[in-house]
Amino acid sequence: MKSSLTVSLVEEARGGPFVLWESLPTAIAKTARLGFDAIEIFPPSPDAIREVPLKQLLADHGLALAAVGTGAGWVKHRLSLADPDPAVRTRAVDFVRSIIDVAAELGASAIIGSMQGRSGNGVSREASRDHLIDSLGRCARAAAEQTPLLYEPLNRYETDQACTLADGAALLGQLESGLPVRLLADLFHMGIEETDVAAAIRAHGDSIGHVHFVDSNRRPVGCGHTDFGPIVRALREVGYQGYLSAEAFPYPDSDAAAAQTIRAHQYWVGASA
Ligand code: LER
Ligand code: MN
Repeated sequence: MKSSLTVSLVEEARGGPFVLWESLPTAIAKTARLGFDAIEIFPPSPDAIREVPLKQLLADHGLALAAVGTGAGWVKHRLSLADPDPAVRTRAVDFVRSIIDVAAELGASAIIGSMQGRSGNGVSREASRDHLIDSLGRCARAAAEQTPLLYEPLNRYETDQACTLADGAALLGQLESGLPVRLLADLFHMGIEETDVAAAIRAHGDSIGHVHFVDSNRRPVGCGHTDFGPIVRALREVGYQGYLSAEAFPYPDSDAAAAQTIRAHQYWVGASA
């Protein structure tokens, strides 16, 4: 299992659960210096990634791109894949597709988390679910020739589309078969919603494509009360070989959170695992 650190380039997301908040060149140099395998980027738009020589920067520092988030589509542009207005949904799909393309150029997947939307404002749960499934299909077809899409169940305060891995797997089961969408297991959301985090990982291990590595209080691993022993054992049991990507608050600050995360990764996974 490989190590990864998140960096946010979205000013509107300040206060959110991202470890680094600096320019991409600085974040990449810092992440590499600490010994991480990869970086996960939360950009305001694909242009924010294209305007730096990302491929070269990553190569220079021996770092991979773990994934690219699409949440700015919601946080910054108020776009949702479940919006009742078909024109807004199309703009949301276009935004996700633009992130899929820029991520795929570096072999990485795009993440659909906050963009999945939720019911409310006169939209029923069933309608918002139907809109999301239709939009996800359109995004996944764009990803089909490139890299799998990552769909992230979120806790109940952020969505009512899918809050557990089982809900997420059921939702993806409604897509046309063969589309490349995998589940993102965020250990913070799972700590709120799952009955047993390790059991959920064992039950859906085949579908997990990415992990957000974070403690119970969304602080870096080791700063909360999650018991990582059973979780790491379950990930090993299901043969998970992807990223444990730290999507956590910069607690007590970015540098300390990054250092704590790489120590925790080495403790739980081992430097060479
Ligand atoms: C949101 O809570 C989250 O976990 C992000 O990964 C979604 O974009
Ligand atoms: Mn997450």
